[in-house]
Amino acid sequence: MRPMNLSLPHRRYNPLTDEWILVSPQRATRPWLGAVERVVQERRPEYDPQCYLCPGNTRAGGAVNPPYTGVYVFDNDFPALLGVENEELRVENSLSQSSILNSELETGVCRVICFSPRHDLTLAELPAAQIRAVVDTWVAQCEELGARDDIAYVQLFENKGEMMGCSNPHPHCQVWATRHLPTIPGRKLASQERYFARYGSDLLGDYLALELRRGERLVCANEYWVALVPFWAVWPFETMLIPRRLVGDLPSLLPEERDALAEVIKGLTTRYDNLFRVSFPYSMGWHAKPTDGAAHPYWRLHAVYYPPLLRSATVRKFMVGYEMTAEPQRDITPEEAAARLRAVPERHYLEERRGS
Ligand code: H2U
Repeated sequence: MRPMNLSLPHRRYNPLTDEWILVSPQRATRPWLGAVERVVQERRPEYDPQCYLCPGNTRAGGAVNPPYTGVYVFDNDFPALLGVENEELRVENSLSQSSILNSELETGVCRVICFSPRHDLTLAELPAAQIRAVVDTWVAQCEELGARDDIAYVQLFENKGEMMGCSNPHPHCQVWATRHLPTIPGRKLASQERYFARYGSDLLGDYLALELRRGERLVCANEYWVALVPFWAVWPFETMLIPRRLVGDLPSLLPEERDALAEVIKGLTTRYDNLFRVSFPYSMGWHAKPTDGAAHPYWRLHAVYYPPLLRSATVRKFMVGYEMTAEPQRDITPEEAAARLRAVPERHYLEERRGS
C-alpha cells in the first residue's frame, strides 16, 4: 500500500480520546486580518504587594499567605467543588436520572500550588532543582488525595498566560480531585483498556516506540522522558510528555525519573518561550490513572500541553466555526511544529539577553 500524501487535506485519529481531527497543510500561508493579541513583555517585580499569591500577602478570601520560601499549597478560596463534609451535600439526593435528564452531585477538593515565592519567574526560568520541588509537591498531592475513598481522580493542571484565562501571573498550578472520573480521563481509560485487551501491550508505550523510530515529531528527550508533538495534535504547538518506562502515576516515579522530569519540563517550556521570544501561554495537565483502587496496568502517565499561539506571539489559533460545529482542524502540520520546536535554542532567550 502506498503511504498517504500528508501534504494534502486529511484526517488523523486520536486513539486516546477516540476523536478525529482535520489537517489542512495547504492552508498554512493564508492571510490573517483577524485578531492580533497584545504581547505582555513587561518584567514583573520579584515581589508584588498587590498579588494574592505572593508570600505574606492577604488573599482575596481574607486568608494570609505565610512567608513561604519554596512551593506553597493552599485550599482554593473559590473552589469549584465542595467537600463531603458539606451539610447541604449530605442531605441532597446524590443522583437524578431519567432517560434524558441526568445529573449527579459532585464532591471534591480544589487547591492552588504556588511554584515559587518569586512573582517574576515561570517554570522555564526556574532552576531545575526548584522544578523538582514542584514535582515532589505534585507527587505528595496525588498520594494524599488519591488515597481517599471519596476521590476517584486527581487532576493537576496549569493555566499559563492571560490568553488562557490565567487570573494571576504568579507561577502556579491547580489540583482538582473528584469523586467521579471526569470525561477526558474517562475516554482515555476506555481507549487504553481496549487497546491492552486487544494487543496485550500499553497503547502509549507502543506509540512512543513508533515515534522514537520515526523521529519526525520529537521535540526533546532525556534518559527517562520524551516530549513530542502527537500525530493527532489539535493545537498548533501541542505536545505530550511521555515517560520511557510504563508508570501509571506520578508517585510511581523513581527519584532519577523525577529529576529528569524537572529537566525535561525546563527544556520544553524554554523551547516554547524561545519560539516567539515571549512567555508562551498554554494550558497543561497530567493524565494519570484513576485513583479508584483498581490497578489499571495499561495506563501510562503522560502530560499534555495545549498552547493557543499559531504563527507569532500575537496571532492565536481560535477553536471556532468548524471546530465547534464539526471537528477540530489545524493548518501547520504536527511534523512542521515539531521541527520548529526542535530548531530553537535550548537556552532561554531572557538568559541570553541578560548575558548570564
Ligand atoms: P488560574 O490558575 O486560572 O489563574 O486560577 C487561580 C486560582 O486561584 C483560581 O481558581 C484561586 C482562584 O479561585 N484563588 C484563590 O484561591 N485565592 C485568591 O486569593 C486568588 C485566587
